[in-house]
Amino acid sequence: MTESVKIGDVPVEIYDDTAPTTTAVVDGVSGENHYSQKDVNLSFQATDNPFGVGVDRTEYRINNGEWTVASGDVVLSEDGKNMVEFRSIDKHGNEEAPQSLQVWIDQTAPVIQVSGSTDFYQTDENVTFTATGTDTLSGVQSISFKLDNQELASIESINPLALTTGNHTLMVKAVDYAGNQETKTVTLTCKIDLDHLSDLISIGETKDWFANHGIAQSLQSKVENALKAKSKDQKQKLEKIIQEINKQKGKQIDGDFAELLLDDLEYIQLN
Ligand SMILES: [Ca+2]
Ligand SMILES: [Ca+2]
Repeated sequence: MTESVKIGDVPVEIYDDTAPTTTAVVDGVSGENHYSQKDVNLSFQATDNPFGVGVDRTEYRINNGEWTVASGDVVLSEDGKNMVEFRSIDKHGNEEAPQSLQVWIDQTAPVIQVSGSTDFYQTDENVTFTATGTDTLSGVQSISFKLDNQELASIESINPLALTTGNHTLMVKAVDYAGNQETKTVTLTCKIDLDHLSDLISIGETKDWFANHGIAQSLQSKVENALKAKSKDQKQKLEKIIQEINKQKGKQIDGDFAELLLDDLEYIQLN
């Protein structure tokens, strides 16, 4: 195509059948399988061929939508996979073949789902509570746990016997591949009652925390007495167990286990 322009007073015909070239400048994360956690800014730089008639406009479209004339930066903020196409057209209508780039955005944190019971007995083998993370965009990169501020490999690794009775704080954190994170705090309650104290003494025996069967047996019958006792008498019966444990702590009963039993008896008295 030709166009008449004047250089000084001389009319000159410009022949131009070459389309302009556009460069997209991306401020942010782009490319397939790379999710951006933030808005992504695009700007286009178009140049026409040397001695060409000059760029008329640059157009873009997202996910096969309408072609739109670019005026200034284009900000992409919608979650999802954006296929951005762009092209420039010169003043003679020479149109560049569209170029494309992928801008995938994920600004949504994963969702943490919890299920199972937050209550358990100290004598339970494990807890039934579970927490999982899901993320519909970039996907869950990691899920991590802290129990009373200590890193925890998994909830399944919680050993109730290693916990004191009462409330414990479980923090669940899920992070997606874009870096968005969600945390959820759950209170887990480790319980004991007289019935389960009897189970605990049995467990203690299997773990050799008593010097002999006799001392375990003696505690068991005291627990049984306390179980049968009326509420008023029960207080005294519990005191008897406490006295016995204090007497044998570190001697006939393993020191740490004795502390656990004493702590549990205090819990039973209060609950
Ligand atoms: Ca041109
Ligand atoms: Ca996400």
